[in-house]
Amino acid sequence: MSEDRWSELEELMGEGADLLSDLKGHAVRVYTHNDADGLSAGAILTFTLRCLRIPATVRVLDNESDVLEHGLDGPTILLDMGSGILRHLSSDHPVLVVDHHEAPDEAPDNVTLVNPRRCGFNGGTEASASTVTYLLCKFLVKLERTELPKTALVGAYGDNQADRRGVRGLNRIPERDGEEGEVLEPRDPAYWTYGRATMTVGEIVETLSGPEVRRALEARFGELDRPPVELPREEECEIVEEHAQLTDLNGKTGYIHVFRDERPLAELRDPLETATLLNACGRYGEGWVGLVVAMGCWDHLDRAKRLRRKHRAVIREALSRLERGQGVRDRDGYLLVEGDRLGVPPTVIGIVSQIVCENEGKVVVGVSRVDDDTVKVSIRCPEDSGVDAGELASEAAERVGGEGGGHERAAGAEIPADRLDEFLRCLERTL
Ligand SMILES: [Mn+2]
Repeated sequence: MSEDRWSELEELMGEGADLLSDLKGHAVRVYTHNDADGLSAGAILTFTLRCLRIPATVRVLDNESDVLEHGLDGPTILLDMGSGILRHLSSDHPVLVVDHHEAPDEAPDNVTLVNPRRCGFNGGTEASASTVTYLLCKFLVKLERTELPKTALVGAYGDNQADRRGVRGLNRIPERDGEEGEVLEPRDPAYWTYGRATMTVGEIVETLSGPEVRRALEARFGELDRPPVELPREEECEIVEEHAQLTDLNGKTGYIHVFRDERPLAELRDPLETATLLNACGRYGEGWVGLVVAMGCWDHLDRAKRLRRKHRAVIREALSRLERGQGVRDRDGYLLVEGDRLGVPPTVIGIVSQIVCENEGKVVVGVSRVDDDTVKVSIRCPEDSGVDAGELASEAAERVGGEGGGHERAAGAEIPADRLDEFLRCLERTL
């Protein structure tokens, strides 16, 4: 690992911190993205601004292009977005962009871009926006044993930056702080699967290996009627090791985190399920609920749970239609997933595309109508596909007068509805 990029990063954080210090006494506006990463970043920044006594209005947006509609008529901070629209951010007011997406253009003079890609870190795998915001916060506020490392990791999990080997790069910093502060516990080997808070170990075992293996393990450990997050670490590791003796668990175990303290909902002890809860709020227009939950305030938890139930119902319905062959077409080099035929809103098409991509191991292009004039496109690529989704989205979108961008394996675009075919042909030429 090169030393240079660390000192460059420190310099970059210094620039961001200087700007924030200059804003003391001014009211700022914060725009953040509606997903778990954006909401976590928003929660961390709100905490920081409060420490600095900077009054702020936070607004949760579906897309970075929405920033331009709201205007920049005062000091503004953009989180988990902004890198793709830098050239549109010139204004008389200072703008701070804290992001990890690809930044194709130079930043105008009034814009300070805190994006670890500028120092050679991989924003798609090594640093979520929540982590970048966490580092900035750490630069400004003396942190001791706060909840913030958990919030930072939720963003990383939400953006698929945690896998069976744990987190990488800059995401290791909140991880390490959280371990030192004893607010989170790493587990290895653990069940690496969704549902660590909402399924019992018995159910997980049965899903992975069938009822016989479950019976065998229960004969040894007693009834496996608690979710993994509620077991002591040693107990889960022991069960997983025994399980692995009985059958091949390849791919379903690994390194995962459990949040340690008492929380009012089991899901909030698991980073993946917390991310889902936050995502559900953001995807159905109630990002503020997710922001408040990410800040560790439980007053609106019931509302968040309602939104998560709705989210599950939408996904379940979409998957069942897909299973019946509806709303998906095999195109040249990719699968086209049609959100409108699946009842999937534009804010959820990325999630459904991700699921199809994982299940089918193919490049997936999901589309869903935003309004009469605009279509949202989500591109998801399987590991080692050799396709750069971010590049693909931004190039094809530009060709048809839209805006797009993102990471290597996940990207999105908004394009004029009447030029969708042209956009798809453009993708096909590259794939
Ligand atoms: Mn993000």
